[in-house]
Amino acid sequence: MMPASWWQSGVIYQIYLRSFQDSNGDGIGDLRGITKRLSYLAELGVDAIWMSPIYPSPMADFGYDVSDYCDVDPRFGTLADVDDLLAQAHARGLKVLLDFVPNHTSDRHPWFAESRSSRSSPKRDWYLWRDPAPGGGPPNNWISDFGGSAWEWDEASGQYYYHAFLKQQPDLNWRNPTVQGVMHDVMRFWLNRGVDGFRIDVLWHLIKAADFPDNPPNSAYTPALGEMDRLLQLRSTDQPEVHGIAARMRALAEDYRAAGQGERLLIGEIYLPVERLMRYYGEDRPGVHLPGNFQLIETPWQARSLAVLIAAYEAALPPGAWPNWVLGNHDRPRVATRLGESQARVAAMLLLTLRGTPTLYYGDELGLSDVPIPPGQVQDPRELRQPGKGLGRDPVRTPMPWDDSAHAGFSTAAPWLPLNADWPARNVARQSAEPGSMLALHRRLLAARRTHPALAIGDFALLDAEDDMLAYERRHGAERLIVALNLGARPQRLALPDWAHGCRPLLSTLADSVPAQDGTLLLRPNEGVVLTTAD
Ligand code: TEU
Ligand code: CA
Repeated sequence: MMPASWWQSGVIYQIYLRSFQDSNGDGIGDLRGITKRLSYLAELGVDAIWMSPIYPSPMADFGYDVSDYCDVDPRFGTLADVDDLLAQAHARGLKVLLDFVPNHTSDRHPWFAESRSSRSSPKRDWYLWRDPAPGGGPPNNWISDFGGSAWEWDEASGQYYYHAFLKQQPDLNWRNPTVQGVMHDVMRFWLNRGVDGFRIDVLWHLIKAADFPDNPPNSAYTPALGEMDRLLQLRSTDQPEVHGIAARMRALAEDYRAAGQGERLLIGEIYLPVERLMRYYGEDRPGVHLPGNFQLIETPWQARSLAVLIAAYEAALPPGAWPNWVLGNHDRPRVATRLGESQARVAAMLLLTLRGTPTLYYGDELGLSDVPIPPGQVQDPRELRQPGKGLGRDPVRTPMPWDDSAHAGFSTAAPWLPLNADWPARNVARQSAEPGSMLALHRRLLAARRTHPALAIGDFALLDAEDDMLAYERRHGAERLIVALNLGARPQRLALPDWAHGCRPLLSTLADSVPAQDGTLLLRPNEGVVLTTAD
């Protein structure tokens, strides 16, 4: 067997840059702030970080509206700060991934200004311009993910342009080879500086059906949902030609490996059902290394449904494809809010013991919950455009609580979003000193992955999924491990397979561990346990 690559055995930590650590007292997290906290990340035991966009931006969508792909927004720092972060992270053995936003630019990007200037602009075809429908109005029925028509009328040039997100985020035309070329240059710009890869924003959006047909209606739509859910995005996303685009990005990343400059990782942000997701691993040619798997976020927290999901995902993986798992991110409710504090511990054990690369969302290692944002303090355009539907993402983007000093050690000024109300007690300093804390549990789980390759790279087999019990086996070389998770508040009993009768507890989500007896493992309420055959 080939030795595992860093991105296979490792754990990725997602940083929402604005909220991790402020270094200059403006209440907004920045690059120097991350550099300052690298020792925290190294001690936590993660292997790589990916951070939300760092580029100059009008911040209509907090950096997902890029006005220059090859620079750093002054609010976040400078190119020199990136170099310093890379050097210091690498010195600690940590990899650094950037968020690459190829689907759309800011409407303030000079490319768009030029494209918009006239129908005969040499950059007109860099974006998606269309005439009105024959009877007038937008070219088709496509709806923006943030609500409203996805088409914006440009009076001066008499055409509409397409924006899958805000009108301040016009979509690039990825069918145009020149656009592909300049975006490849952007990737090389950062890879040459030493970044270890990219998380690629909305990869499945890059190519739209060539003739722009209407999207079909979604029969499951109810008014409680966001407006985007009126339609199924069958024509505006996930077109067959996107795989050629992904394959070229992968080939570009592979050039660095071939040149002896290390493996550069591509993670695709892709929200699709499993079968369609799998195609992003590549068909004739390799696609991205890791098509983001968000199924855990979207599946009911029940042993049966999780087992079905895990089995279906494992079974659908193409030969040689490496799995990955995510419990939360900057767009979705936090796991502690969705499952409650006790189950969040069990969920952490699941995330860090399934087969495949886990991505941990900053703050989840403290059990941080969603922070209700008073109407006057809402920042997220998604909430501002469709208020009160629970679509806002500010609650999951609040500042990291480091200690119980003013502003939780995040900043010397009032932070851009409020802190979690429980920050004086729920913070890194406090939890570092408590052996039973959520943070301590994460450190133990991450350490166990290093000392037990079966957890990081071992084979996987489901053992049991009944009632509130989910159990599976991990195996590597001579070691076999059992992970048993109680997803409920009543005790559960697991009959161990014969080979596991001599197993001893490696760790529990609770303070102490109880050994199995007579071939039976008794799990306490909300307890997860790892058993090992190794001495
Ligand atoms: O999000 C894409 C995505 O998940 C959207 O499809 C979704 O409708 C919305 O974010 C609510 O969950 C990526 C980024 O992660 C997000 O922060 C950006 O706002 C978006 O792309 C546009 O770049
Ligand atoms: Ca700052």
